[in-house]
Amino acid sequence: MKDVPNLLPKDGVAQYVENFFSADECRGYFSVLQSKVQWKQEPLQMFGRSLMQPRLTALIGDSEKPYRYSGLTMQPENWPAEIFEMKNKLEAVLGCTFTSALANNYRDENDSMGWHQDDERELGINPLIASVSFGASRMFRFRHLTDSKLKVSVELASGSLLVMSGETQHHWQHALPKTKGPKAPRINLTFRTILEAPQPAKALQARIKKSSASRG
Ligand SMILES: O=C(O)CCC(=O)C(=O)O
Repeated sequence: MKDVPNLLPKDGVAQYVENFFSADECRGYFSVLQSKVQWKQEPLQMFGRSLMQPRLTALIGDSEKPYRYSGLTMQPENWPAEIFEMKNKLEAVLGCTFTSALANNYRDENDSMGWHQDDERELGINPLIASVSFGASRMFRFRHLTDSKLKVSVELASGSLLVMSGETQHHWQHALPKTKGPKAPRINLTFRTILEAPQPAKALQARIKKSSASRG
């Protein structure tokens, strides 16, 4: 997206487009996602313990591509037709192809996502991740991994598109914190390209140990 400014001062690219989808599209996609996705609350392995994720999740995507993070293996469910169309639109605008969308459903202000990087090996070296949001707006935060004074926040409105690319996942973590005031439900999809078959169990265990603070 050549004409969209970069929110990050260095070491990566994050571009935000507020009204990527119209209000009508937002209503339609929200209701399709609420009703057609099989939402689950699943545990992650973190700090040597099994902890329930503070949100509902699902993986939508090509049937042979599971996604693994923090000790959880997610099996994809089929693309609802409307979300497949959305994927086509994003691919045309961004000039790339996606295999999967990780779906997160934040039921209220108490649901959240912890600090993490989307740095799973299956996503390749410098993944392009397209994040779309429907429902309540929520604050999304970045923090630089080594330059701790560098922090960037962006409020993700319903119908917005946030694209992370370049070296972002090497140098920046991101999170979606709880909020103090009440929040209506919000659904977020992050479109990703899963490149290869899942790793063998041993390699996976080593990586889980290394990044045990991810995503809770
Ligand atoms: O809900 C959001 O905007 C955050 C999603 C996210 O960080 C992720 O799926 O990795």
